[in-house]
Amino acid sequence: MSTQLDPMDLYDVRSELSEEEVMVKDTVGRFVDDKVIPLMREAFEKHEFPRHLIGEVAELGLLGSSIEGYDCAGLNSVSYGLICQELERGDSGLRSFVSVQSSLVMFPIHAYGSEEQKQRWLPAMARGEAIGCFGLTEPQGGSDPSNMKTHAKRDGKDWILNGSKMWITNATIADAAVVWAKTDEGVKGFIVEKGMPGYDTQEIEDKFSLRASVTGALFFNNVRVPEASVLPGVSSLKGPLSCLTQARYGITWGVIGAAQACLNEVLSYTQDRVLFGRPLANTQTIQIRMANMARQITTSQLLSLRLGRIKDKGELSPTQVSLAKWNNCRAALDIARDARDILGGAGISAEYVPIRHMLNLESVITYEGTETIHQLVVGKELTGVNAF
Ligand code: TGC
Ligand code: FAD
Repeated sequence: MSTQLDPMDLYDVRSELSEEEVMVKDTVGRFVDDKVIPLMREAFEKHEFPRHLIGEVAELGLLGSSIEGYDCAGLNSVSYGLICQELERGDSGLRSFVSVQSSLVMFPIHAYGSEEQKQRWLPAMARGEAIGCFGLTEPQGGSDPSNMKTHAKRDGKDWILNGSKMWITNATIADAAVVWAKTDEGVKGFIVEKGMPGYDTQEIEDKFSLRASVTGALFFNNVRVPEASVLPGVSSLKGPLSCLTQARYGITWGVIGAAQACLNEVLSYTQDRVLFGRPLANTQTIQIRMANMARQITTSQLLSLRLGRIKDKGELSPTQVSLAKWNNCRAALDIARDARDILGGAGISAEYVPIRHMLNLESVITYEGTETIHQLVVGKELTGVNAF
């Protein structure tokens, strides 16, 4: 039986996209096929972020793509999602870089920053000339940021910042860190710049996941931050949590790309792998497992597209993002693990993509709120009871 349907898009989500969205998807897709996929295996093996890609990522308008003005592309939310999906089809590490720069650094500067802060940072960040990181998580427990220990006190016209942050993407390569700290006036965001006395960073070595991404710790020892570097527009936990909503939304799309890469690999492998006198693809259980992957990908695509349309109408609820982050990350991780198994022994080789995606997705299901956190957010919405 032959099929007219695209195995990566069984419900033809593509036909629901505008011309501009299709163009964004195809342009980023070509970049990923030509420039990203060929080098990701080596980057992952060497535990190196492919920094030389930043220029082209910036030229394509992928940094801060949802922001209007300040040299940013001003694309809609669905386009941002498609960018994440295509990048993560290459590797979660590159998508992480774009998520952090766009949703966790440029978004809060744009949403809560002064005009001077926006002029100083947003165009440079859109061009990839300045790199940012986002410091919320601390060593004593990332799931509960309300328990943060990092704090700042006013000292004349400045603030004195003390504490540390852990598991921070881009930590050691960032020119500016948006750091969230407790103050007598609520939780505030501080733009801490590389080279400020008392500010230090350290890379976390030997990760088995997201090896093509930089992860590290930030340390603040009496760092003097001028008032002009404090985000004036927010003084509560809502500030950092609203950034997470942006990034989590992008992740719901991103992991679809990783899952598609895994399904694509097993569709091809099982055609060629002949066991017991027939291609593996001709056996019932293998077909059922691949059909299950397609079912999960299709469900994820429809959730994310609907989410994007709601977001573009300005009606998005964080609970809706939690549901999709939970569903889509779980689906992608299950698909990657099953794809790894379908490849047999070859599944543990870096020659095939599933194990790299599988290892990356172990981080993606944990960061930006663990699966449990998102389940409890949905539970709270249903019952009205906070069970954290
Ligand atoms: P709670 O009392 O529920 O909320 C405090 C205030 O914030 C509001 N709010 C949100 N606003 C926007 N988006 C959201 N997702 C929001 N969640 C809550 C809320 O309405 C309230 O506002 P107001 O006006 O009433 O004050 O806060 P809580 O302390 O009970 O915490 C709730 C909980 C557990 C859901 C939250 O702490 C949480 O999400 N924890 C998980 C932390 C997390 O996800 N950290 C991620 C760190 S960054 C990261 O991982 C980057 S990886 C990037 C990459 O490499 O791609
Ligand atoms: P914990 O909060 O200690 O959780 C441990 C376990 O307890 C989890 O399984 C969790 O689900 C469970 N748990 C928590 N609360 C409950 C409960 N009430 N009931 C039942 N179970 C519960 N953070 C940043 O700020 N910026 C970044 O750029 C960033 N990048 C990251 C990059 C990578 C590669 C990784 C791995 C993490 C990154 N993080 C970043 C941190 C990430 O957000 C945290 O790891 C995550 O929020 C979980 O926090 P934790 O690791 O401290 O785990």
